[in-house]
Amino acid sequence: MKAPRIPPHKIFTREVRSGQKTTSILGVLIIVFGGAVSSTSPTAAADTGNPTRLFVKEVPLRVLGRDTTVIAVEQADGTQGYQPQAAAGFQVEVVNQLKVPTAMHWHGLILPNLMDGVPFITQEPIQPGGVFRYNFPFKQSGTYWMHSHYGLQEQYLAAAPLIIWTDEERSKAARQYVVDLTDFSFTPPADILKNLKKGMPMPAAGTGGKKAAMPKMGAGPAIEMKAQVWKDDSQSFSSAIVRAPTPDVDVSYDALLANRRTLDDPEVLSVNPGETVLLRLIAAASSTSFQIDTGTLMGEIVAVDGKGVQPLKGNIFQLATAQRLDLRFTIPSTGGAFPILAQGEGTKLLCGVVLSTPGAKWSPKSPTEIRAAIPAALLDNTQERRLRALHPLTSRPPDRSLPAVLGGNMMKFIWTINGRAYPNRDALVVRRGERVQMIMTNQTQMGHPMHLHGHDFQVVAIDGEQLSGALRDTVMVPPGSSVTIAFDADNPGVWAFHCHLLYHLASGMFTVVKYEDADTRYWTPEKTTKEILGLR
Ligand SMILES: [Cu+2]
Repeated sequence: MKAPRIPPHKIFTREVRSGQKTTSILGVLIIVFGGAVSSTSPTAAADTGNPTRLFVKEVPLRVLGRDTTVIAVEQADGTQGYQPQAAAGFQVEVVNQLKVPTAMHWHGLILPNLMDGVPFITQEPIQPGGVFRYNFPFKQSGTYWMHSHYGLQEQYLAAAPLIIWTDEERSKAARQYVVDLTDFSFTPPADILKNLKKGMPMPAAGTGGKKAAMPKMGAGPAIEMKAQVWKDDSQSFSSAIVRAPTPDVDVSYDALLANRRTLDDPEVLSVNPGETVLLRLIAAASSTSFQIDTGTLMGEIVAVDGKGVQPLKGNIFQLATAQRLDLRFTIPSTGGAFPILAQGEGTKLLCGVVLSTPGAKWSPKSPTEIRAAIPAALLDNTQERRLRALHPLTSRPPDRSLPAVLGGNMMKFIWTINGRAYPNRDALVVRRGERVQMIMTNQTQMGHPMHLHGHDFQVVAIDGEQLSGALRDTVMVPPGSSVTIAFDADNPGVWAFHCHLLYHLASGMFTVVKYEDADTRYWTPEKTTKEILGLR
């Protein structure tokens, strides 16, 4: 294992915290390289000494005619995120140009634990002006993403695509585009969280106007919503109008963005008649899950969370917060303009891109027309139940079964795993070499997109029904549902396991999966809470 070639003074562009701490933080960097990479990855990617620098910085953005400031994760030339060749390995320096600390997590990657970028679990936060070097070999390819795991920065769009290219990925379609979906609010995230903590605005039914400890959600009048259904005759997903109780969505956003643009000014992506096109959709939103409507253009799912599935056709798809969906299309030989829309679950909010052949006509909608006629239904198991992994886990009985009961107290806006809210030290413990199954049971009335760091897992049962489902890193557990996942405990460390709705994880629905022999030097959950509020 080679030592990093860049001398310390170039790695830390300015002193971090007070002078006496500088040495220890430099020590952290050396430990990261000497420990994590060499112990868990004897075949670490060669350090080229020429990493891609990713700058975490404030940038201006105009949303619905209003100027605002958000966070970007971009290269020196303005390229958002990172799209390396798999063979080159992960070679990145994160440069914190914010006025506050940050930490960048590589969502879905199987990597050495101390490269995972989670503050107070795998490293200290990167201080303003600080730089942190990441170097490891890739074990995957396809559609991944990166986002800040610090405070509530994700709500300021501190996220970007991470696409790992191989010949196989390139050959999936003649033309490929990344579509990064986010949610936007003019309200600062700390205020959003404070408002949620004040309690849900509506009184619970049958309590005489007082809020119940766990208000009955979804108890409003039944309304029409658009849902995804499976059609046996066409063997495809399509839409249907359903009547269901008014959905409760805890955060109301001002806009949804696709590649940082609203639907009145969408990105128009060039395609040619007859061509195959792959869209790599990333649900990079902090608290929104999406219903994807491809309109007259039939698509097929070829991968979820970067991992291949047996293709499934349709024109309506589900994409939970933090998941990815690779959709392949064949553009009709007659050409045309094809809006690909993403609607927030339980809302009328829309964003999207337009696939357009040369000369095709498409007129953008006005800012007042960019809402759907009816809300999108809440995500359910319709799609997940049908997904089949292209490369499932080897067949093996589990050595260990871990329960993960998802609970909450809506009035206090506290969300729990196995009855405990983070920060706590009740880790889910596993042993190296085990096949682990985790049974996630959702006792709340909101869906929770659950994410396990550092591992691919397979969905092996939904509501008690066994299946050889998709390999994923994030799975939606709908209200009242039970989803069982399986994974091989082959990557030692302390790994974050949490709901990916930003305000749920910040309010306790967060824990860790800890290997018995893990290096726990950075695992300091008690430090997390004071870092959550009032930061950007
Ligand atoms: Cu949640």
